[in-house]
Amino acid sequence: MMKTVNRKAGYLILIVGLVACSAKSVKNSEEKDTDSVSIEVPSFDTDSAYAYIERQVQFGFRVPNTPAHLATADYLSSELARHGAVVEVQQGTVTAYDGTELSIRNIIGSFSLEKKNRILLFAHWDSRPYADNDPDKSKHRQPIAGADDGASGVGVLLEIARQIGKRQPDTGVDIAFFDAEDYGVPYWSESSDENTWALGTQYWTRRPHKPGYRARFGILLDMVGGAGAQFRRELFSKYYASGIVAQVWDTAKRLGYGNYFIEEDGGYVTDDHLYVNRYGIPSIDIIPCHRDTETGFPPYWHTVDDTMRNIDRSTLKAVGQTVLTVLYLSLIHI
Ligand code: AHN
Ligand code: ZN
Repeated sequence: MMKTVNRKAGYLILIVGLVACSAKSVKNSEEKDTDSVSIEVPSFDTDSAYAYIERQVQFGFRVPNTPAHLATADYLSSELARHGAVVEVQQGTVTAYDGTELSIRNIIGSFSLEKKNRILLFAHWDSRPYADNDPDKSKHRQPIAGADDGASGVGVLLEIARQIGKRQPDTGVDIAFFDAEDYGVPYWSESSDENTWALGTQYWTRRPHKPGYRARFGILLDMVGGAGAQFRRELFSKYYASGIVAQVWDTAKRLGYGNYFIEEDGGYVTDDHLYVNRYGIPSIDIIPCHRDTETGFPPYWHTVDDTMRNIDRSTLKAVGQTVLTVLYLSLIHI
């Protein structure tokens, strides 16, 4: 089998050797038993993704029940629609760890709705109301900008939506921006319930935007923009969707991003994908797992320093190009 990766005219061209088992006439002895097919994978534009992250941060803190949160929801849904997605905004109410009723919006943009074969890409779009991991305790009740924690995943997915808008892959794609992931219980509360995280996704799994919604698999992007990010294989992802983990890490390695996607196990992370897995769609989480921080997350995680200063185009490229490649080659088994 021949596999080559070339750069040409802004596209990544993957030439894939396919076993010739199609309805072709019997080959003569000079023909090889493989044919080459070239599949074009769009080139992920990091400036576009970066600008999408910056735009979100400019709205202010995307904390539920605030005007900035609502304005951001409108922006995200209009941007998906502008790229040709059919957009559903699911409005609901969930109860936070402290009893606060949160008005939430899950935003789902669908491409090629007629296709049964679908892939779900998702990220949370809210930002955390508390910088409760900040080294300065006086800041613990301040909200975070969430450039990486929130905006980065959405920014990468908006750039992917823009690429799909220009040319569709063979599969149908649903891009879901889930709300209220990051309103989970802070350390000063008596409760320590893990189910206080990912409230928007939990809401969606109880009432999916389409009854009986199905996808072949899902990919969650969480904190995918930090300089020097290291993605290790998250363990719920391995438990529920080890084949998808392998496919994504292999693809990254082939594209030359093995320094970001490290072939080592991380830890278990309670995140949106856990609930999507329990719903029945095998899903993975691309999330940093660092060896040199106490939390395993980047040092600015849940601090007031989660700002644009940490966002690095090279990390965005590694993640965005890897996911685009998985998407555009997804019906080809290589
Ligand atoms: C917990 O800390 C339980 N989960 C982390 C999920 C998360 C928070 N992702 C981003 N912010
Ligand atoms: Zn967070």
